[in-house]
Amino acid sequence: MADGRKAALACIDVQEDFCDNPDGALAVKGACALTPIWNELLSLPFAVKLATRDYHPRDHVSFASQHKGKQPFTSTLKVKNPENEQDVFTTTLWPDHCVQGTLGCEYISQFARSKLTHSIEKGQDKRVEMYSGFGPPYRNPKFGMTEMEDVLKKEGITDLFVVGLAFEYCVKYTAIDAVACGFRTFVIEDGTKAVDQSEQNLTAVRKELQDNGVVLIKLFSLELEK
Ligand code: VGL
Ligand code: ZN
Repeated sequence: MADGRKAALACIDVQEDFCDNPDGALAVKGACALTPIWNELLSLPFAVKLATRDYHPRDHVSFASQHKGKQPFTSTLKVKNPENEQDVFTTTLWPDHCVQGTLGCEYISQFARSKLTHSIEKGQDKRVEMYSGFGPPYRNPKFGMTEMEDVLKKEGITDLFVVGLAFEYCVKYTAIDAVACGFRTFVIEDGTKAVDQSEQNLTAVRKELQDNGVVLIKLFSLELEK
């Protein structure tokens, strides 16, 4: 950009298991149909074009199957901040998904991954849920950060545009962490889909993002709605 700013694109968890085809273990409604949008964004001159992958071991703590009597989507999981026991991150338990080495863990087949400059894996530590592409909840290095912040800073990135899956989980936590890292952060709303697409949830997520300094933008809707 002419004003000395440098922009990156982050495509979050655009993986087969989040795709709404019959094989998607954690299918997000409308996810597959976003692939042309991601691919179009990948053809723009972003200085860094990265994607993240949820990359779980078979026995990951976020899988309901690992907890006796727990049900995916309705049971919750508590993760304590090792630095502050009072600080508890409560989240949802999931069906098994994005297991390393399975097809579900691969990028969606039509996704233009050859255009990526960087591919980042996250969620490998079986003890901790990791939604953000940057690292664990509380940005606590004890659970292992990813290389995402280093990659962006090394390239001199100032602005980050975030798309992908899912809006209220990995996209949201990545965007909030990006602001904390000092990036001017945008979520391209029509490049993301939520697990819970109720208006009530979408409104709450938008507000949380805005309260944390994330800018929400729409790029494609007008054209698509013609
Ligand atoms: C995600 C649920 C579980 C995501 C990852 O990519 O948003 N959601 N793991
Ligand atoms: Zn996951």
